[in-house]
Amino acid sequence: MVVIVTHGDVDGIVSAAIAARALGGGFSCSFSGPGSIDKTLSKLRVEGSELLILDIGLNRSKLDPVESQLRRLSSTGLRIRWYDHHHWDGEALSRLSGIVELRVRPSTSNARLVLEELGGGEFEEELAKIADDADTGSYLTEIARLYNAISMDRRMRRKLLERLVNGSPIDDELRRFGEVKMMELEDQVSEGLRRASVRVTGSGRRYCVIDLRRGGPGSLIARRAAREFGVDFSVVFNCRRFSLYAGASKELDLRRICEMLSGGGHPYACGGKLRLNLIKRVFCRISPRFLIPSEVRELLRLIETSF
Ligand SMILES: [Mn+2]
Repeated sequence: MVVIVTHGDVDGIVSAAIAARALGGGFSCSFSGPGSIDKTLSKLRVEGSELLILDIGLNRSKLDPVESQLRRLSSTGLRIRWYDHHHWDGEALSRLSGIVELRVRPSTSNARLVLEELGGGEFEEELAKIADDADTGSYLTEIARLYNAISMDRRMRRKLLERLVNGSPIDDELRRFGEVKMMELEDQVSEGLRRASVRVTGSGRRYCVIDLRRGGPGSLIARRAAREFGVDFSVVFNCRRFSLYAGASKELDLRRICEMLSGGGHPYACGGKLRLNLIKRVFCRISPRFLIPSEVRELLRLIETSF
């Protein structure tokens, strides 16, 4: 049996479906991300013969724990492959390449990289196109928007994966769920935009600050802010983490900022953790909107002096 650990977004789900179809037989799947991959691996009990890690970048701060978990898993004779399209630094690449089979290179979506590595037919090609549309943040197709809405629910995300592995792109239940969820998201995007403010960097770039302390779909709000305010990029934050999303031009390397704060991702979409202690985090959650924690103010200062 194959064990798949993948990202919980559209690209991650589609990557897992293409891989499961290419490898055949049974599989089990856990969803994870760059911030939790060490924990996910530590909880993994090896019952399969093969482990696939998909669409999860390895940030510097996770290198040590992830390396030791992978050594533990590979010592049992498990074959481990890690396919990812995010940017990795040289040390991470060289330290892991002796333990796992690494395929790390830039690609519009990780699903496309998996397709190139493991192969597939017309169905997989269609899936890779959906993943490209979603992972670049374009969302030009309705199906990518539906998958994105579905991916936000843990149970439905699993159902979608099962559907895809069985060779069908959607069913009535998933479509109905996705459509209702899309309407909810639409409301949250409007509400999120009301909590957004536009600021200017040192060199005159306009960017949007989006407060997600009361929740909301950060990437969708950022996309709408880019369209409605014409900003170069957006920063979204809650009391645990932040993300940066490029606007229409995508010419700035936002990842530089994320990497300075031990995060990672793509030049046009990346994120990282905000290090608030427990007390500050509680205050952060209950504070009125104008009270922004100092960690966020520092992030904004870093952005404004870097761009
Ligand atoms: Mn991806």
